[in-house]
Amino acid sequence: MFKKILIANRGEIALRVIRTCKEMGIKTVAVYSTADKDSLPVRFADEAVCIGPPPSTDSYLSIPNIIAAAEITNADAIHPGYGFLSENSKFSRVCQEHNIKFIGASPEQIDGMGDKANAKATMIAAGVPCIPGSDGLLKDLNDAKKVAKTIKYPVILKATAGGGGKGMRIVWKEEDMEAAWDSTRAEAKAAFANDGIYMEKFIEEPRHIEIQIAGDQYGNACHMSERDCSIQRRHQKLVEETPSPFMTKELRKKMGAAAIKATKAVNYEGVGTVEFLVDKNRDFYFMEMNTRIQVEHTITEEVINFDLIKEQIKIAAGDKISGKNYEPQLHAIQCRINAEDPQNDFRPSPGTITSYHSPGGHGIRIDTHVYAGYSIPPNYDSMIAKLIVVAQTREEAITKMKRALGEYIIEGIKTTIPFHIKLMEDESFNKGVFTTKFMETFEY
Ligand code: MV4
Repeated sequence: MFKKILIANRGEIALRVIRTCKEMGIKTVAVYSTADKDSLPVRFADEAVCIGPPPSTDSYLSIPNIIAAAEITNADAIHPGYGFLSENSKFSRVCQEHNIKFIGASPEQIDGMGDKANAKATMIAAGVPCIPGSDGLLKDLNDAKKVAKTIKYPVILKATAGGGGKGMRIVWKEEDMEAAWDSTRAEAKAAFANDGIYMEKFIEEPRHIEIQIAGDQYGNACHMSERDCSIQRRHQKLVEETPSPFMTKELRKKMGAAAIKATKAVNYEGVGTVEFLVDKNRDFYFMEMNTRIQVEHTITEEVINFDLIKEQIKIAAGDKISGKNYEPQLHAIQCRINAEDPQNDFRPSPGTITSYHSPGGHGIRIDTHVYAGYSIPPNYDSMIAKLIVVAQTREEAITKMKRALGEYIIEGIKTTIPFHIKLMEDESFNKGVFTTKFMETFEY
């Protein structure tokens, strides 16, 4: 087992990883930018190293600074958390070259899944259901028009280097194809320095349902059931839950089997997520594979009673997984508490938390790095806490979430708490009837 892990991240996930390391008897190194010098990860880690000024590019994204911090402190592994360098193949490779275990995917796996057309080809070859579309990249505008004719409008153009909603255009009719083609290519070239574009049939009003998976160095793989992440806005998830209210035993079996096929197809080592779109007929399609721990891993932990960070560390250290799958035994919901003003287009609301009181009681979990007097720097993601509830049923989980949100006091900044209270009272949400379009019409 590792003796010392450096956490190349900040905020709640850095703290989350430190907590598990402590329980496993592993020493920890926090790295921090000058904006985070008073943060809890810095306080709770065994050691802390400043890696630069507030802008991420000069600190949390600086590979030389982070590697130097690992070498100075003699860390034998690096946990990248989510975001930042967690899916950066260069970082994964540099860690390898410095004999530091990267607790995440190999450079080859990151590149293989990061190129979306390539990832899709791998999944088709493995027998994972994918959305009908172009066979790999489109050659030119004429090719785009030809493929669209065969799969029929509406279609979606996607940048192969995109993902998470960047570099996509829906095209409803042939007259709009030329403009969409030009703008998608230009955007992809500017954003990713890669103008490769592929096409898919556009699935209208899908659900976003993802399967948590794990694989080990010996070819074993398992799944840990689904998370429904359909409640999102501008590709930012707001609420996640498991099980999905749309799930059936049969669909879980089929999606779980597909996710395991995906895991085995790339010899995946570690924990990861296979994202699917699910249409109204419960047909499901591979969308992306994430080779990192995700923000919403918490709800899976609660319903299967399992520490996914511990699992991640154990797999990286060479442990075997049993290969048995996990089904939710309870119902968990997570509300992302962001320093944003829901009454003002979710505009970021950084600043100092003047008073803070967090809810408690049975079935409540809060993953956060904030406290009374803490100043939220304007440089980073606006998520400041994750409020997770777990209960016997969905109905009880919603009731508990309402109770917890009502007890949550955060003053001095705007937060998404009032939004979540309204959402928990919404009729469609309570019925479990929602798709990725939910937020376009929800009034809050
Ligand atoms: C789609 C789609 C409909 N049809 N692909 C958005 C993020 C990126 N991972 C892929 N995305 C989508 N791909 C086809 N063929 C709709 C979306 C999409 C979406 C997916 C999941 C969650 C929220 C979404 C919001 C808008 C669009």
